[in-house]
Amino acid sequence: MIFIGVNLSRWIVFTHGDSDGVASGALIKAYYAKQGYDVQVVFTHPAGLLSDLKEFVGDCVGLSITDIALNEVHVNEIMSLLKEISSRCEVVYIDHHPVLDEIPVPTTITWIHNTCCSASELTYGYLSKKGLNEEYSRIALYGAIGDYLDETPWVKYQLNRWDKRAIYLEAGVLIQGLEGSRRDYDFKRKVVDHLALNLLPSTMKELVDRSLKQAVEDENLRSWVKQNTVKHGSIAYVVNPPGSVGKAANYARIYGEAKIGIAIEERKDIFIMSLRADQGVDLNKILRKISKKLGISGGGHPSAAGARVRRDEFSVFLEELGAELLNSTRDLSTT
Ligand SMILES: [Mn+2]
Repeated sequence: MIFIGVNLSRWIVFTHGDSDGVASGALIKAYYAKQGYDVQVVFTHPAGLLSDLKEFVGDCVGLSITDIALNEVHVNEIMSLLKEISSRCEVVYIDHHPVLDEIPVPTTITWIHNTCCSASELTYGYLSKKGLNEEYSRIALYGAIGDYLDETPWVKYQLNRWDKRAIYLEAGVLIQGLEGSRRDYDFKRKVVDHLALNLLPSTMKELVDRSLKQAVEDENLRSWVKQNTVKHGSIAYVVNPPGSVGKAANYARIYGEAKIGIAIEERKDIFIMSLRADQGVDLNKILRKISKKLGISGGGHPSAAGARVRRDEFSVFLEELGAELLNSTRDLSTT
C-alpha cells in the first residue's frame, strides 16, 4: 500500500517542560527512535494541550502525551479528539496528576494513569515492559526526583542499583538547568536528545552553566523569602518573589512555620499563586473544593498546586483556605 503525503515514521510527543516531562519525553524518544521512528517533541501544558494537539499532531504513526494534567474544561473535547486521532495513529497517554471525575477515555487509546509516582516512573514502567534497556532507569529517576516523588518503592529499589549520590548530582544539574530555561523550548529539545542517548546531564556544558546560575538565584530567593514572609494562621505567603514561585512557596511554608506556603505573582488584578503544603495536607482536594465554592481555578498535586484569584478575592480565598485546612486536619485526627 502506498500512502501519499503521509509521514509514516513520525512519532510525536507532547510533554511538560519540567524535569519530569523532559525525562518522560527522553524515554519515549529513546524507545521509539530505536524502533526507527522520527520522534518529535512538543512542550505543552494543561491549558494549551487541546489547541496544541489540533495544531501539531498532523500525520503520525504514534502520539504520546506525558505529564500533562487533564483540564476539566477541555477533557471531553480532548478525549474525542484523541479518539479521532487513534483511528490513524497509536495514542498513548501517561499521566500522574489527580483527576476528580470519571474521564471518558476512548477504548482505542492506551491510558496509563496513576497518582502513585512521577510520569517518568510510569513511562519507564510502560516502556521497559516493551523492551527499553534498563540502563534508562536513571533517566526516570531524574524525573521522579524533580517532582519530589523519590520515595516510591520503585525509586528506592532503583536508587540502590545505582550510586545514588551520583544520581542526585545528575538530577540536580538537570532540574536546576531546566528551571533556568523556562520557555526556551529549543534548548529543552536539545536536553531531551541528550538524555535520549542516556548521556549524563553533567556532560552537557550549557545545562551545567544554567544550573549553577540557577543555584545562585535560588539562594538569593531563599534569603528574600525568609525576610518577606507574611504569616496568616497556618498559612504563610509572599508576594512577587524574585524567582521561582514554586520554590518561594516552599520556603514561605518553611520559614513561616506554616502548613501551607503560597507565593503570589501579581498580574494586573489577578493573583497567580503557587502553593506548597506539609505532608498530610491534600492541597488538590482543598483547592478544588474552594474553586467550586468561589468559582476560581485551582488544583494540582496533594503537596504542590496552583490557583488564580482576583486581587479583591484574595482575603476571602485565604479565609476559605484556612477553614478547609482546619477541616481536613480535623478529619485526620479523628481517623
Ligand atoms: Mn510530573
